[in-house]
Amino acid sequence: MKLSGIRALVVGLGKSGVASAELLLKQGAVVRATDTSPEAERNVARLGIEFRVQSPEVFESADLIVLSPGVPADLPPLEAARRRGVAVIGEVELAAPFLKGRIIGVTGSNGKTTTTALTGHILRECAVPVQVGGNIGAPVTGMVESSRDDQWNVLELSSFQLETIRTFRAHIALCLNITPDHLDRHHTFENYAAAKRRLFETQQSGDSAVLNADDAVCAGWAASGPARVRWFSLSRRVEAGAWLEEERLLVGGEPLMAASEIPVRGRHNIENTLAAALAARLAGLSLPAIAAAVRTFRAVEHRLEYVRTVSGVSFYNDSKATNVDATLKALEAFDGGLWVILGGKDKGSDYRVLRAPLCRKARAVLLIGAAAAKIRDHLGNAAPLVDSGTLEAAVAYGYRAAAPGDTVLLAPACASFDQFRSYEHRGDVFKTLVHGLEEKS
Ligand code: UMA
Repeated sequence: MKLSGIRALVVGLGKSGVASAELLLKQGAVVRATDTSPEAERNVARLGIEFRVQSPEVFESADLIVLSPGVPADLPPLEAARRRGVAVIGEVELAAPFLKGRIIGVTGSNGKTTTTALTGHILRECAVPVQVGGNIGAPVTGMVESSRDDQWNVLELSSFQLETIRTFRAHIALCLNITPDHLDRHHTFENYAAAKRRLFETQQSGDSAVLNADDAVCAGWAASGPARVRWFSLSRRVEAGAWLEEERLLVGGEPLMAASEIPVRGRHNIENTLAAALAARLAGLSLPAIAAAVRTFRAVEHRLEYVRTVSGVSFYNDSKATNVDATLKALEAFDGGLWVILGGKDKGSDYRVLRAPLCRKARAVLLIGAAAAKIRDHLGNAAPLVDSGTLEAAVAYGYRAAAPGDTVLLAPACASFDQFRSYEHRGDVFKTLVHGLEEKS
């Protein structure tokens, strides 16, 4: 992609927008930036580029528009720009021609961050040059500078990032599962799934597609592109792939390790490990080396992260459970005795599927945030419901009411933006509150 002299507009000035502007400047583009928030100007002050608050006029007179992941790709001024022949791409697509090395792209509705971190950890432990980024927290444009030809880039990729890719190519593309999420942005489940499927449509022959044989939507993507499909499954033997048999993980029919040796909690983490091990195997690593690396992996922050036990009450932070399916997986990881904190900003979700597991495992549900009334309505009498309002009140109530052996679990099934800056901020606040609890006298 030749960028020298072209008039580029960067939309959204969070991490991705700033890194995109830097890459564009480096490539010689004439860069302008816009954001709905006037305060975002300070994010690019040091770059010396023109900033204007987002309005329809800002989108005129650009040859290229680069969207941050959080910016909906169907805004009317973007549609108008496309009709004028202006290229509208996302941050990941902008990075694609400049990122050196090979790519493992990880997508799915849940488990992406853990699988990305685990895959990166395996490669690193095996002394393979690797850098890890994408939706996990580091914009791909910001990884260009440090990329090398002999390196693997392990990238977590969200539907927001994949929706706009055209030439971005993952040598190994991996999808864990597809369940409803981000319906407020994509409008329909079909649009959401189609955005994720782009990862497989832009692959080339000789590439590998790693798909979950147990997930009907992913499994249907086997013919999406020219890549060779490798399957993983928790429930059955799959051809040329990885699966679980009698609580042992097998890759290509060879034993990898016992499920009990995986250091992160929950059945879904067995699935994540099968997928990561398969990707690492495709990257050329041996099974004993992969197994040794898995054994030293530690849970990623905010994903079913154990915080502390105080007066016999355990606290787990799964702030990254920002949708219903992630919350279901968190509930599956415990036998019972749960005080579950639910709520936040609703994303058009159906919370009724939480009824059955909550009925079996929850002593009570502590409701917080803007979605509380909707969740109350959807859960009915599945479990006692407590209107806590804030995370602080929920933690205090859960701790007071819980008996030794019980667990207070933050797995909110919602986005955080009604009360917090991000899911990380929400998880950090939860951990601070938990660390501030004193032993019950
Ligand atoms: N903005 C506009 N116009 C709009 C919408 C937003 O100007 O129409 C502005 C906001 O005012 C803000 C900026 O855009 O200033 C934020 O951009 P962004 O939301 O794309 O945030 P970044 O800081 O660039 O972070 C993004 C990802 N955020 C989202 O997808 C919402 C981060 O994923 C990711 O880690 C980062 O790029 C690096 O790749 C976060 C996330 O919540 C963790 N992801 C979703 C998820 O995991 O469920 C997909």
